[in-house]
Amino acid sequence: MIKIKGLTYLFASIAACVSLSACSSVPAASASSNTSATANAVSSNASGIAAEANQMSDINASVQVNAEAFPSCVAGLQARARSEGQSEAMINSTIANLKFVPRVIELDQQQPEFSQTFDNYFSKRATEWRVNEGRRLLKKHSVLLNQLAKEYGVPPQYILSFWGLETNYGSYKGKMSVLNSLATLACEPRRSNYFTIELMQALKLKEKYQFDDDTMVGSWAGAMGHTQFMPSAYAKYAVDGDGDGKADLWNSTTDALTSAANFLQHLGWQRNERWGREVLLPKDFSYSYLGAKQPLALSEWAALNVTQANGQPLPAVDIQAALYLPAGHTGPAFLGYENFNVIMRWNRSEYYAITVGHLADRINGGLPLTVSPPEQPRLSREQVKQLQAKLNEAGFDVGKPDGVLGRNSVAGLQAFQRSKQMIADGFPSPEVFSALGLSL
Ligand SMILES: [Ca+2]
Repeated sequence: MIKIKGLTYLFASIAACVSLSACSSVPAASASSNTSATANAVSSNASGIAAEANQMSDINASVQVNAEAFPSCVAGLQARARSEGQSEAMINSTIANLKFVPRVIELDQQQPEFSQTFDNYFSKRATEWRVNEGRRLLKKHSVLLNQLAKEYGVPPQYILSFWGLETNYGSYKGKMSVLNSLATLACEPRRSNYFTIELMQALKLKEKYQFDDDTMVGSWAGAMGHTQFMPSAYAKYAVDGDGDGKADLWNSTTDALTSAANFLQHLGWQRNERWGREVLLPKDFSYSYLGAKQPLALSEWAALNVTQANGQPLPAVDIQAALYLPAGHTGPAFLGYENFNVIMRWNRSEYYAITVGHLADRINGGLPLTVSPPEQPRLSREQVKQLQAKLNEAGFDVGKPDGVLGRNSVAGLQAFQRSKQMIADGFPSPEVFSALGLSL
């Protein structure tokens, strides 16, 4: 079990950004609506445009290099398929006819210039439409969903929430050729190994189930069907729920939802446990325990005067929970239980895990968040790098500035905040930038 979970985790972490929901590219931020920051917003926006122009010319060059190398790469893929015992028809017809797709390289290499705020992410995904549609589908598919809950231990609202977030309940499953997308990425040196394995799996699925090319469509990175499974997940966890002899994640809702339940069970879903919950922190909270690596028992959180969002005490249940503050101390606070970690194995994003959990609660009749996510400025990678460099200069070691606020950066930021008697939430707020002598 541990081994399976370890392997799955590896898969999930590599594949974190490949499904439709995971990382839709983020457009460069428009000028800030905060008038006091207008001058800075204009100048950072201008440098953002310049950075974007450089990025596009790098991407165009990369597309050309990859296009030229594609035919010889395909010959290599044919040899690989032969060594794996795939049929001559597959090698000489399907693989021989694979096409290079420039758009896939563009989408793969476009680094968003600005980070996404929690408010921006959450409000686009946990929408009233998704809540209402989820509630309608909860009734419509109640027999199947209750059966899956019994067999796999995953309650109906969670399966619906994944389905809603991945493909809008199957209304948008992606339209790109999975084989061509995977071949294009397999021939791109950066993650060639991973995508070559996924391509070989996709070819085996095609052979096993006799899928035609019109069926095998998905996201630009090869995620497929109602719940956006990569080929290796499809091969391992897809289930023929309706019993027609074929696990078809595009055309059979029963197969797709059964497969999602099976996948979640294998990722370690805890039967009878929630994902976590929104909580309220007391005014004098110390923020000493923050993030996935510093969980406490629920009773310990209760002893720190953390309550449910409605002010009621936390339940007296013996489980571990970690605190997440996706928008800092002015935004909502969440405790994530073990199932939060399971959701992160599906898609390694804290925003995603909170959104899956909250949408599931709403579908199940729950209320909107008690504390609404605040509107916050989007930070560019360059701004985060400057923040990291300043923290290093000030003696709070956060490692080499990379523009990404990882665990070390958050810990360093908290230490800095404590040294200035600021609320130590580890969040890169305008106040933090200002205290470090940086303008936003
Ligand atoms: Ca089936």
